[in-house]
Amino acid sequence: MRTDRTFTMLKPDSVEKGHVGAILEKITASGFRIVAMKLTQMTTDDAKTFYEVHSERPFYGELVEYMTRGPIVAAILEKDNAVEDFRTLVGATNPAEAAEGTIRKIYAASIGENAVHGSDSDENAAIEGAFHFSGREMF
Ligand code: DAT
Ligand code: MG
Repeated sequence: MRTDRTFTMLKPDSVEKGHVGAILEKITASGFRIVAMKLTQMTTDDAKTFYEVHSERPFYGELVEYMTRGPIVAAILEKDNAVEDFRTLVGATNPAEAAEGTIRKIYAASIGENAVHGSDSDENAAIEGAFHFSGREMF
């Protein structure tokens, strides 16, 4: 995968609350091109694997429960400096600390249910994108 790509998930709370259209509009208006996208639901095994890095954290069980409770929108996004610029657009993990105008500031309810995922490195963007999409689903 090219390095100017990142991976995102609009998490179950965003889908439940009907925020998918508004969040996608904000993403594309910020200059990201959608390279791959689908509505899908993670299994418990999927979520455990995806968030394995957090397996020793006290919130791991809740995180897996939350991420599997309903469908998500998974997508790969392309833009110069995609990983860093998307993290800026998403805002801080805790919406109470997120900057004005960021997706989490506007749409996230709490640190545990924070509306969107954004990859934290080019390496993880490639791993996470490949977790959800085959090569023929990327454009
Ligand atoms: P980010 O999603 O900003 O990259 P992270 O990788 O540190 O944040 O954590 C992954 C997810 O785990 C995060 O989006 C929500 C959940 N999480 C993180 N810290 C938490 C906490 N202190 N309490 C509850 N959930 C938390
Ligand atoms: Mg993270």
